[in-house]
Amino acid sequence: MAGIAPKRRVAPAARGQRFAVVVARFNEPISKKLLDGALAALAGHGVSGDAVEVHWVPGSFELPQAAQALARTRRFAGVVCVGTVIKGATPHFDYVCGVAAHGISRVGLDTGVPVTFGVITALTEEQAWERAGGAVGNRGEEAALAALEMAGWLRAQSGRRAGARPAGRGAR
Ligand code: INI
Repeated sequence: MAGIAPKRRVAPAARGQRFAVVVARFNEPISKKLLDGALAALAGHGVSGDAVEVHWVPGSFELPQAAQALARTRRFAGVVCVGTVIKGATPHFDYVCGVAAHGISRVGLDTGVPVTFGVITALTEEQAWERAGGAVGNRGEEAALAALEMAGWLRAQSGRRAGARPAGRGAR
């Protein structure tokens, strides 16, 4: 997919917020770059190393199950999923990508914990490297920033009284 990731306005993580990163070992050298990008983004927004747990799984197919187990513990403000799927000569790619994307989305919706998608889905290895800290960015970094932003957004929503009108114009 073409496109440029948005410039994010991500506030530093709230004190005590913990994050998990789940990494698919398949295409490990590329996925390791995604992990590095995710950890750097978290560190850059005030999440100390001991507030981050890294969990490795065999492949991107397994990301949703691990993310679900971690999100259900309620120990994390966000779960970042990273992996690298490269198209081969068979439809296997479509199944792995589909399960990963759908499953990761479902875990976020089912648990209410931000669970973000840092999975490269590339037609070639070259494309994958470009998205792992190369010319097209780092999908792991982007997914960590999305988790930080959503964690902050959800935190802000939970601080609002249900049904309350915003103060200002129209408020009585
Ligand atoms: N898993 C990946 O993360 N990337 C791939 O490119 C890939 N390919 O090409 O097969 C892949 N397959 C493994 C899959 O994720 C599961 O680990 C496996 O099917 C066992 O459930």
